[in-house]
Amino acid sequence: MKLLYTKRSPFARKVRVVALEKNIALDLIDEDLQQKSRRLLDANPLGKVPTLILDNGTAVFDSSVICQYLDGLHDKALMIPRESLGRMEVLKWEAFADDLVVCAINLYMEKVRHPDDFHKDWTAALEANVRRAFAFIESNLHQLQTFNLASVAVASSLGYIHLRLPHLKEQGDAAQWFEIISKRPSMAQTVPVV
Ligand SMILES: N[C@@H](CCC(=O)N[C@@H](CS)C(=O)NCC(=O)O)C(=O)O
Repeated sequence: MKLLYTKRSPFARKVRVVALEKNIALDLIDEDLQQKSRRLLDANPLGKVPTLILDNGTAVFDSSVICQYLDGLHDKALMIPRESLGRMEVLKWEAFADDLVVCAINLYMEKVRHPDDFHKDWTAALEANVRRAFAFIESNLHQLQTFNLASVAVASSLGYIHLRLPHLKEQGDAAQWFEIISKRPSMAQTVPVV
């Protein structure tokens, strides 16, 4: 299987961690998102990473679908519970973490594109979302003590925020939690780089 990805994508990081934990070999293909390859655009008309290409040519996206697909390949190192309530809770955390990172990406991009003229109300609202999300993580850390797709997704989002918006990063117990989870070999191997 081929994974079209970038080293900085928090969405691709989830997929890489799930594959490492489950010992599933992926052929990693680094994409240039400024000049998307024909292979990426043929596989995914929106040209997003991560996109997984199965050995039979089937393209799989987005990151949540890819993680669910990989986790379903075998039962070792389960990343998403099979029973309904536990599964819903983990996928809910993943959706939350993905939306948090979308806020962070929008905030970063707006300030990079318009450094002197960024939309003040919009960026303030995004920053407020990020701060509320941190408070939510802090008060629900007990739900993130198992290493599964929920904790991987939250840690991947925080990792992206460390990279792009270090002035905003989490504090307190969440910071300690992040430090510990970051030491896991699959997380340490996938730290985002530009
Ligand atoms: N919902 C998608 C989001 C993927 C996404 O937005 N990836 C970004 C990189 S972090 C991307 O491909 N951006 C390029 C573009 O949108 O043109 C997922 O979970 O896979």
